[in-house]
Formats: sequence, C-alpha cells, structure tokens
Amino acid sequence: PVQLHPVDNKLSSENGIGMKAPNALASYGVVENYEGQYQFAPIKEAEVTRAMIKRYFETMYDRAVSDVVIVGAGSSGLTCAYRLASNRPDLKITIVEANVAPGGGAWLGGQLMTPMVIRKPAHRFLEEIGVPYEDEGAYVVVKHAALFTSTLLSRVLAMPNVVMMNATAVEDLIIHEDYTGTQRISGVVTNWTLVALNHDTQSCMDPNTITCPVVVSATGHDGPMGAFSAKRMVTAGMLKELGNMRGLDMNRSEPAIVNNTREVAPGLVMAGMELSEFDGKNRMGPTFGGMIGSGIKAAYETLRILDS
Ligand code: AHZ
Repeated sequence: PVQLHPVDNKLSSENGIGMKAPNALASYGVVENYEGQYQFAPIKEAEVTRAMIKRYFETMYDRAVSDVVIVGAGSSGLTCAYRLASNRPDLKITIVEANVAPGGGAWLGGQLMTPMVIRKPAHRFLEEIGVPYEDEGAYVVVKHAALFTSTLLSRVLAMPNVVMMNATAVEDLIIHEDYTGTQRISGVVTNWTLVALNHDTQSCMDPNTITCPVVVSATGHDGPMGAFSAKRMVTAGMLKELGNMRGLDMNRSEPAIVNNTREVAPGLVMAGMELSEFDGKNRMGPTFGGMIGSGIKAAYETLRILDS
C-alpha cells in the first residue's frame, strides 16, 4: 500500500517523477513513509550513468557553438551571466569554470570571515536577485557571502539559456585572423581541469573547443589558473606585457575596474580582477561592489559587440 505523508504527498505528485497521482508512484514501487517503509523504485546502474552521459554530451555537442562563453564563475563572471541571460533569453551562454565548486572568491568576505561588504550603488543588484542586506548608508553588508553567491548561482543556473561546465578549464583561446590581418578571439579551448593540471606528467592529451563571437574572461587575479586570458594575450603577442595588479586601494580600485571593463581585444571582453593584471590597477580587498559593477558592464559590452 502507498503511504504518503500528507504534505509530501502533494509535493510528490507535483514534483516527483513526472506523474500525476500517488497511485502512479506506487506502480513504480515508490513509497514515501518515514516509519520504516520508505521505498525508491528499483533502478539499473547503467540507467544512472546513461542519464548523465546523454545529457552532458548532448549539451557539449550543442554548446560547441555558443553565443557567449564566460570563463570563470566568480562574482564578476556570474553577475555578467545573470545580466546577459536575463536581458537576452535568446543567447546561448556557456560558463566554463575550472574549479569543481563555482563561486571563485565570493564564498567568504575578508580574512575568511563570513560577512560580505558591497558598496552602493551595486546593492541594487542584490535587490534584483533577492539577497537581503543591512544598510550602512554608503555601503551594505550581506550576513554571509555564501548567501550572495548561492543565490546568484541558483538564479543563473535556473535560466534555460545558461549552461555551466565546471571542473573544466579553459587552457587556450581560439584566435582567428580576418582578411585585414586583425586577430580576433573566436572561442576557447577546453579540457577537464584534472587533465589540464597534468599536462606535465602525461603524454599529449588533446583538448576540445567552443567557438563563439564573444568570450568574456573573468578569471580573477594571477594564481594557479587566474588571469588566464591576460597572460595568454602576452604569450600570443597581442599584449606587450602584463600591467600587474597593484597594491590595495579600495577607493581607486573599485571604480577603475568597473570603468575599464571593456573589449580588450577583438572578441574578448575582460571583467573583474583579471583586469587589474591586464591594466595594472589596484586591488580592493574584500569589497565586492566593483565585481558586480564590472560583471554588469561586461554584459553590456558583450551585447554591444553582438549587436554591432
Ligand atoms: O576557478 C576560477 C574562479 O572560480 C576561475 N578560473 C580561473 N582560471 C580559469 C580557467 N578556466 C576556467 N583557465 C578559470 N575557469 O575563474 C574564477 C575567478 O573568480 P574570482 O572570484 O577569483 O575572480 P573575480 O574577478 O570574479 O572576483 C575577484 C574577487 C576579489 S579578489 C580581491 C583582491 O585580491 O583584492 N578582491 C576581490 C573583491
């Protein structure tokens, strides 16, 4: 007999496995009972494997050609994804994030403490995505940085036009040359991050590609993977040298990063702290308004390029 909890009964029939009534669940052998009778429908291991593989590879196949690739799912990259995807539901937006856990440095505030400071007017974005804050006048404080990041992530990932491939690193850029001899960024070269990290220990493990008219690079400041495109611009001969991130100055840094968010090379928009390495701008430490402003400006720059 099917014994469903009265509340969960409703949830199961609405959100379960696409069935209308508890009786249909019963035909699968599903029992939702918390007094020792809880029962899942039997499943074959291969079904689980195929459920994942089929969707993942269909997505890879589809997104081999995207409208926009965003490299890096930190605060600037995710903000850019949100603004772009909500303004233009017709665009195929693909986020490539090297880490297993997306979010970059936005899971904590400064010195591993939980509150996150966001200077106005970037608080308007918090209102838009529904993150509560304490108003301190010229700035606001979110009680836990993870509340901001998890809300933004869930908003971005719920959008049907956004795909995120995490644990996947961008390990090169596609650079085409047009008939005038101008070099244009035309996509990214990807590999599983665990493969990308092992090129020194294994023989050649070839990568994959995603082509697109605009790449937004938001890989953060220099680190094991950070400032990826800025560094590649130098080795590709498209930038003479890195500007290198300067010392901390909150007042100079945040507006400078937002105002300099731009198309740094044809087809390549740069956002967030990667720009501090590209241009030689100050860092701001644990204030995140500049990252939000930069992500939004990167979205508008991207739309300008796509519409031109
Ligand atoms: O894993 C990286 C992180 O999630 C990812 N990433 C880096 N290289 C990549 C690659 N392929 C794919 N080659 C890559 N993904 O990019 C994300 C960058 O996030 P972040 O939080 O480091 O950068 P952000 O610019 O969005 O935010 C910076 C936050 C900072 S740093 C700072 C300071 O040092 O003073 N202050 C703030 C607010």
